[in-house]
Amino acid sequence: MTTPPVMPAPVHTRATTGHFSLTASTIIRAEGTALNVAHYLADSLRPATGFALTVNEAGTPPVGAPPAISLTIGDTALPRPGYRLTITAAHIDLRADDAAHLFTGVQSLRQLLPPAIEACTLQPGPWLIPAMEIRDYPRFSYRGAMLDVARHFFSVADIKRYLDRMALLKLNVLHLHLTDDQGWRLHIDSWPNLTAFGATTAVGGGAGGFYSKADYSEIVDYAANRYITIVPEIDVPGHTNAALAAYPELNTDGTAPAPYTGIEVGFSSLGINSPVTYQFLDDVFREVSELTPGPYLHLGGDESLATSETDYLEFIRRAAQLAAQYGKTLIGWHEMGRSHDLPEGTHGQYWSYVTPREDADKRVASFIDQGGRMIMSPADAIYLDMKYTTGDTLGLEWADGPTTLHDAYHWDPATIVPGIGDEHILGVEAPLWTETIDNLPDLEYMAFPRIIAAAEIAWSPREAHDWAGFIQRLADWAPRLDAAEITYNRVPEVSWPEVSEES
Ligand code: TNX
Repeated sequence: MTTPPVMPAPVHTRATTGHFSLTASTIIRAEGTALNVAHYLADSLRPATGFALTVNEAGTPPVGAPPAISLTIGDTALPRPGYRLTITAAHIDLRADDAAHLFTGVQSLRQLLPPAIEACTLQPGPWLIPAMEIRDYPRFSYRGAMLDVARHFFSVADIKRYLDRMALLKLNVLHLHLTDDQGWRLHIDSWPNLTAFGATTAVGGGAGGFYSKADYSEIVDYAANRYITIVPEIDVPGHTNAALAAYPELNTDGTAPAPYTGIEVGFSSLGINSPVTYQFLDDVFREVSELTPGPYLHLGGDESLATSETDYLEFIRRAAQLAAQYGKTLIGWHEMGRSHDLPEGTHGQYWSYVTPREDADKRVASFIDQGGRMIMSPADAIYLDMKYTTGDTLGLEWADGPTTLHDAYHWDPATIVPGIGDEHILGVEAPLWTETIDNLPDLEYMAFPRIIAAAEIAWSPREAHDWAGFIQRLADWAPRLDAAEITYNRVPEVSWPEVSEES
């Protein structure tokens, strides 16, 4: 059979014969925590089909009962947690090791329906699903995307839409880069000027904006319903001009700098030797930790070029200790591996190149030595803010020039740093910095289709990576992307179908 249009590529697929036909009388059966996923499935099928599918507590269906989709949590006997999806003409059986993997199986099921299933208006159908068996599980447990909401602010509605896109691709972590020189985007009760003043700017002088605590919790809850963890980043000690502008006392000389709306990096630093800096950090880390149910807190630590080496090491030791008090596992950009005083198990996020430069490999070794693992985000392969091609108006090109879809697909997380293999790697993350991006269509255009390559690298086994198959599935996905109203770049590597007149 032709490869089913499932993204990321499943571990194992076997075609069988016939079709399951989804109709208004199809029943979804589930119990316990699988019920949440069942309701999500029913809700996600409703706009395009118009079916208000019944979700029933599991149990033996009576003789003559209508065809059912059953969702079960139980042992799948897979080599690691995942899902099994069996589709026959008579029924669909989806079984997973836990609710989060059941949710990923539901994404595969949705992707096997006709592309029109993604539309938010009623479509004609019929809703046939080809019979097959899929056994599938992720290569990495941390499959992330990052949004920089500091350079330009993105609304709660925008973030929700991005979360929906992520869910479709089985991505399960959204890292929010909440603070930078150009804006502080999360309200902190004990330091209100961070947002009252520090959130009123953006790159290019735009209006800025920030999340109230209620907004942030709304994002966390929306993500949790999609089995996505939010990782908040408070980037210190550099990338702090917005905080420094809001509170003079955080500056070494006690004088607040002007707000910053340019795109340079590496010029700001919190006062490293003043007690108020650590009071500030303690308050911020406490409030952010209280607001965040997920296990992680990201401390940034990148590009602190205005901080001396001695000061940087002293700062990271103290800041990490303060943050760790609130029970989170810390994450830092790979520069933080300069410190050998990290709390045990602090994870590093690698953003050097597919071939490491500037001692990035040594920084990685330092995180591993201190009991942590790595999140791989090589800038020349997975930075979604890089231009696709020279001459693009959106995006940057510092990471060795533009990043094509081919570049985004042709790398392996376990061959970047010698000796750092799958067992040392927590996962993969696709960051999207927003110096040049200030609206959702532009954001999606930069992400799609490269984020699909990132998702496949994070999920699919190395043996399943197949460029020819990937670009074919992408071409097959065009009507699906269109139906979902995802803005994407029709990159030259893919033989996209002709755009029809009415779309
Ligand atoms: C580097 S990578 C940065 C960001 C910029 C980005 C632009 C990293 C940890 N820091 O401050 O926004 O490049 O691509």
